[in-house]
This record gives sequence, C-alpha cells and structure tokens, in this order.
Amino acid sequence: MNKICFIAIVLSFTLISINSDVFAVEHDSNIIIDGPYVRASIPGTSITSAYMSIENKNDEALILTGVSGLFSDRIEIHQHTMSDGMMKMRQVEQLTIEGNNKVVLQPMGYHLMIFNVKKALLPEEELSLTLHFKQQKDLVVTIPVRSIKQENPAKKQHH
Ligand SMILES: [Cu+2]
Repeated sequence: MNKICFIAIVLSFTLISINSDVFAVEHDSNIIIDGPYVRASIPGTSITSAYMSIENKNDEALILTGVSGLFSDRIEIHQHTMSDGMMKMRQVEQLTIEGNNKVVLQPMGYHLMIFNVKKALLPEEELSLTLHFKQQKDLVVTIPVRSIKQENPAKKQHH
C-alpha cells in the first residue's frame, strides 16, 4: 500500500465532523489562530498533518507563504480536492486569507502536510510551528498533538 493511499484511508476515518472544543488561541494584533492541532504520527510512518483556522483581522489580504517547525524539515500547504469520486491532494504555493476573513484548515480541506517527522509525535505533546507570511512578520504558534481518537471523541471503531 503506498503512502498516499494509506493517508486517504486514515483520513476517511476522520470524516465525521470535528468536535468544537475551544483550543488555545494565539493572538497577534491582527491574526488569530484558533484550534490548532497536529495529528499524532502513526507508528512506522514519518508523515502527518496539521489543522487550524487562521483569521485575518486586517483589511488587506494576508498571504501564508510557508510553515516551518523544528520537528520536520518539510512542511507543505496542501489542498484536498475530489475528482471523479477520488480524493486527491496537491500542494499550493501559498494560501490567501482575504481581509476580515477566515480560512479553516481541516481534514478534507486545506491542511499542512508534515513530512519526515524527526521522531514520533505523541498525543499531549506540544510543538512550535512558525507561520510565514508575505509582508508580515512570522507568527509562532504552540500547537498540541492529538490522536485521531481525541480528534473524534464520539467516534468509535464502528462505522
Ligand atoms: Cu496533504
């Protein structure tokens, strides 16, 4: 089973709506990061993903150009699309958050794809993630690791 296929299967278990717990909120004067989390890495894999909402309180558009963290040397902005009933994902160079608007990174939508994690990311750990913006200073976000179970507490093994 190749990696992409494996990810697609894992993601299919998380289709159930994400619970609406309030997570740590990071404040910049004009950028609000809400509900950030990284999915715990699955043993034997070195790839995972991260989610959050990014709210832009500026009048001008905010452009996310990249993301970095010490726990990985390759983090990409990805988007999921459905094509012929197949879920695919592709890298996007940057993510624009219009003025006074919000973009939600969530399973099946935009997400941060984290490659080559240097060690297993375990639930309850906290990581530091740096968001890079065009024409705006970097924003460092503290982001917890959550297991898929924590992501979907109501969801058990049954479909
Ligand atoms: Cu992806």
